[in-house]
Amino acid sequence: MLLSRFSAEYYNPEPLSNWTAPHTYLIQIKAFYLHSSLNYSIQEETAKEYFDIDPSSGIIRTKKLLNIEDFPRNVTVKAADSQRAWIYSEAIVHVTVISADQYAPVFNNSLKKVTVKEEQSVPTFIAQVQATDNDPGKNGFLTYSILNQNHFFAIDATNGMVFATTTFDFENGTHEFEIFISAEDDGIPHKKQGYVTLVIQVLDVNDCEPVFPPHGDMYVGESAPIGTVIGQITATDEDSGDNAFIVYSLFGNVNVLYHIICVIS
Ligand SMILES: [Ca+2]
Ligand SMILES: [Ca+2]
Ligand SMILES: [Ca+2]
Repeated sequence: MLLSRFSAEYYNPEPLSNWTAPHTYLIQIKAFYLHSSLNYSIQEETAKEYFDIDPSSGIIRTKKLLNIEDFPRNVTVKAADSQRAWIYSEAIVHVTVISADQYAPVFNNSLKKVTVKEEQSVPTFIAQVQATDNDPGKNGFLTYSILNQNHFFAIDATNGMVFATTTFDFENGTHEFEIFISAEDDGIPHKKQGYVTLVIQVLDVNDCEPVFPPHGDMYVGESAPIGTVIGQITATDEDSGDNAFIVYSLFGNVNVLYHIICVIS
């Protein structure tokens, strides 16, 4: 008999995940019936293994972890007159279960240090960062991005390869950059992230020549003894370290005026 009426005869609740904890709320079934109180029950024995229904409120909860192979499935709910069980109505609850994201992406190290030379043409490959995710499918499909985005670096979202998008100048620019990179899965129902910090050190190359400051003529008396210092002239080189190490030597007719060659580092 169909004397009671459900508020909907076909229920389609939000999907559950295969990691849904037991006793999780699924949906509340309501039938309208004025003559007496109602008694709700689940009909299929196999559905009863997974779900409990509160006989008076119609609230359905899970009983145990849901095996994804057993879903989707229709669960039949019966609302019967609590006094006269032959007066009842039935509704269908369509239950779907999705494979849920369990693991977050993980990088081998939380910090990675790399170097890049100045004066490189762009885009310059810097490093490749890679995370692993133990979930299959979408739950383990990773997308990489730079969180503190700037115009110096770019990352390939699919493989984690980092490139410099600008040419660095060691002499006039920053020597070290720090970028924060995330790997995000395409998880259901929620995406998970892992993080790595990439420290990029800019290395000097020998791109600057030694430069002498403007200087005037030097004079020495014609009878000055050998070994007389007639002046000093110092060049500068904007590079660093060995790239700025200067060796001085004389050109031209050095036999006429022989000088000590000074080596200044
Ligand atoms: Ca995952
Ligand atoms: Ca130099
Ligand atoms: Ca340089």
